[in-house]
Amino acid sequence: DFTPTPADKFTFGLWTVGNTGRDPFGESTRNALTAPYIVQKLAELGAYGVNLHDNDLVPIDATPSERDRIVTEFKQALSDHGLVVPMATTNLFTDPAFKDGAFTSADARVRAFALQKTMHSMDLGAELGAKTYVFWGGREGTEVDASGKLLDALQWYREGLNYLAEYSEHQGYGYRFALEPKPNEPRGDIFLPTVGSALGFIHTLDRPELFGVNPEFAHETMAGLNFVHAVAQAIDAGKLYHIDLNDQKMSRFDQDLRFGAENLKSAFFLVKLLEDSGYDGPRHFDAHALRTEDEAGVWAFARGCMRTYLMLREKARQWSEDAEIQAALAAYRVEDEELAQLTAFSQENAQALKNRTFDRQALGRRGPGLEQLDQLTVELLLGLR
Ligand code: 3MF
Ligand code: MG
Ligand code: MG
Ligand code: MG
Repeated sequence: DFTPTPADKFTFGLWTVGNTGRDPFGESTRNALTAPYIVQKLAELGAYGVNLHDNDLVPIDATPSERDRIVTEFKQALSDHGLVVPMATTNLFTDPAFKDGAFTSADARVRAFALQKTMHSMDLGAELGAKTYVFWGGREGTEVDASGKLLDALQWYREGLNYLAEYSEHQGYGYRFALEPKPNEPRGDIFLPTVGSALGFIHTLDRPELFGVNPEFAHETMAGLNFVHAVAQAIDAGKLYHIDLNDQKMSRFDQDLRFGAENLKSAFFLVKLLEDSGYDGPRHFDAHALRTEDEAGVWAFARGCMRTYLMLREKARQWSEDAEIQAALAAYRVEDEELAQLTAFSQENAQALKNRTFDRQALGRRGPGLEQLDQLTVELLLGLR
């Protein structure tokens, strides 16, 4: 009946259901919720875990004893309600110190402070049991490139990530790091704007095996890109270490809509891809309730994210068992034994392939049946199959 259980591995950030509706033009529309209360409510709804930035839980100016009291209370709530913390991350974007970048600031003092803050936050995550550490470089970017720092910034970014990977290994934390690309907002242009750019950058790091990506539906969509394709590329590279699920209208401001709220068909192909590929990490929702909503709306939002995922998972199962869809899919693919030989490279096969004749007109005339296949998919999604 699409009621989630911890086995479904749904997670939310403290900052997601805790979002109070503040935006650049208006004040909060909801009261803040305490972390232990969020843990209790998410557990009641059937979530598996909760993720956090350091300052979602511990205020940036907390004393060591305040920090310890807050963390103790939070751990008690986790154990009372059976929730885990699979992922942790650092807030390197709210404080004015980071206004022109954290790891990529042109001010070496800011860069060192960013490392210090991240190490403390990694300590916190490790204490809470997190195994994945996310880097979203919200302020790593520019509005004007008169700074002339583009190449330096990438080098500083690399040095920062290398340093933190060393720290993690040295401490025995065993983190896997996930870079989260976003094209813009809050900076005019953010470095490593897409999944593809992050994948490329990872191979320039000292320990690339420790780094993967944390793609977000809204982020690729804001750039006008196809999120499902980006996730497929991450899976193909063995780099899907985490995922941020939400929704977004293309090329608008960052909306963080409820999963499936806007691009239901893409959400279906995404769920199908995740399930078919055997992705076994958390299904993390990085989204928030509409600013119009009260607390009841927040829990309707959270329940909705999980229910929609489960309904689409069920649809994916039906899709793979639908005889007509499977026949259309089988007809779409054409194999040829003789050509399979010739396209395995050897000098002789290459010569034979060059001499082979193809009926180019016939190849161009063939209708692959995609209209019918897609329509069958739509009808299945609408519950009419
Ligand atoms: C912003 C984001 C971030 C990251 C988070 C790390 C505040 O658009 O998506 O959420 O996800 O900092 O997970
Ligand atoms: Mg986001
Ligand atoms: Mg956001
Ligand atoms: Mg995110």
